[in-house]
Amino acid sequence: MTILSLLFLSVIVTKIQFNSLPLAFHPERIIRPLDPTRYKASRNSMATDFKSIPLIDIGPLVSKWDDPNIEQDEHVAEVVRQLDKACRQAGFFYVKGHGIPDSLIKDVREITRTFFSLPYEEKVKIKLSPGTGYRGYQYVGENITKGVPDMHEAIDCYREVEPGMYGELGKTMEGSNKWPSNPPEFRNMMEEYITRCTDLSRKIMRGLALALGGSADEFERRGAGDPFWVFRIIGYPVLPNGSSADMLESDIGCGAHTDYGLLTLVNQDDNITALQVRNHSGEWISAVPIPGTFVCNIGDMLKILTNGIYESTLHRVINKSSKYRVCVAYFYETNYDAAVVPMDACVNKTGGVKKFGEAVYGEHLVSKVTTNFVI
Ligand SMILES: *[C@@H]1O[C@H](CO)[C@@H](O)[C@H](O)[C@H]1NC(C)=O
Ligand SMILES: *[C@@H]1O[C@H](CO)[C@@H](O)[C@H](O)[C@H]1NC(C)=O
Ligand SMILES: *[C@@H]1O[C@H](CO)[C@@H](O)[C@H](O)[C@H]1NC(C)=O
Ligand SMILES: *[C@@H]1O[C@H](CO)[C@@H](O)[C@H](O)[C@H]1NC(C)=O
Ligand SMILES: *[C@@H]1O[C@H](CO)[C@@H](O)[C@H](O)[C@H]1NC(C)=O
Ligand SMILES: CC(=O)N[C@H]1CO[C@H](CO)[C@@H](O)[C@@H]1O
Repeated sequence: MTILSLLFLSVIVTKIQFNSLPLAFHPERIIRPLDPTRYKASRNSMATDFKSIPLIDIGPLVSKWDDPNIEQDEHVAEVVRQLDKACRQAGFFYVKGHGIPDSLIKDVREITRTFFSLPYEEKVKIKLSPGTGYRGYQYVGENITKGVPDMHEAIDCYREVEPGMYGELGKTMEGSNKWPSNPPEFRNMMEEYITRCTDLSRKIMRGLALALGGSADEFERRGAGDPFWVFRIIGYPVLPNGSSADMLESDIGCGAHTDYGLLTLVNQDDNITALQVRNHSGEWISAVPIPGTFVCNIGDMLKILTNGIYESTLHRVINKSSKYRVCVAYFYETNYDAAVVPMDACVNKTGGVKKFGEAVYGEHLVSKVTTNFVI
């Protein structure tokens, strides 16, 4: 989840809701600039009918994820059924039985807290810059989402893009991550964690592929076999007394948005509730932290692939705490250069009409990254 933080996500996120216009289908694979305003979360979608966010034990899927007979396993089938229901109804779910050690999940948050508690001069040594593909640290309230400072500090990381890797499409994002030398084990721990999140996301996506009636590796064969990822390490400071709730709701932390990619894994502070998810009635359901779990949510690319069968649910982060809050969000994306279109099987299940046009992931990412930050 977005943790709220996720909000964070400002980077990947599209704050604009989609409009439900059926979009013209283009038979040729033309790459058109992605205009996020073309999409919008339809209010009468099938998803987002829920009162609470389900908790799913994905243990069987995690242990059988690459078994060629996975489709015959009844325990996996039960996980798949629960994932499908959660994605249709809420677009959000917690997972346990995911195989990532609790100690690593906690250590990642603790080291994040340690880094953000360092003096500004220390943190700014890895300052975010265009020269490294917008990777690095930026301070609270400095530079901006849509002209409004977000009240958080963060380290933004992206999968490394080598020069020339995606031609013009990849130029803006070329570069390697900037890691602090203090705390010394920061880089190793985060890289290990990212690898594990990538593996876990692939496993969950296999479950979702089965849920949609495809083969387990359906997504890997359709534009997500070489997935891009975004990783945001976020800290939310305690706000000064006198910040109004109105202000919080609209601007701070993260205003309501959907995530842009396929699947988000949120590692949120255990004792602070700040992430909220909107249901079909328009009520905000809190994603109360459950220790040892990840909050997962699906993003716009998966919504497009499933032709709207799965919803990318609106969520926001609000501050309710008097303590510094950290959130570490991992975003599993399609291939950087994937041109994403609805899958035929899903189009068939939804009446045969494509609801979305083609979206090129890398184009959208670049547009977010270059407009969200003033450097
Ligand atoms: C949304 O959440 C509220 C509060 O829990 C609940 O009363 C309502 O029934 C939910 N609406 C839907 C459509 O799930
Ligand atoms: C907010 O006000 C309380 C009570 O006046 C005070 O104890 C606290 O330190 C203040 N917090 C901040 C961040 O200013
Ligand atoms: C925070 O959560 C942990 C469980 O993750 C619990 O053991 C601890 O008592 C909580 N601390 C506070 C101050 O609530
Ligand atoms: C946000 O956190 C601050 C500091 O703990 C608190 O004073 C304020 O009431 C909180 N605001 C909301 C809307 O929860
Ligand atoms: C879905 O596919 C089946 C089998 O190919 C076909 O009979 C049916 O008409 C299709 N439905 C739609 C809505 O396209
Ligand atoms: C760290 C950083 O890039 N800060 C910049 C944020 O934006 C303001 C206004 O454009 C600049 O003055 C800061 O240097």
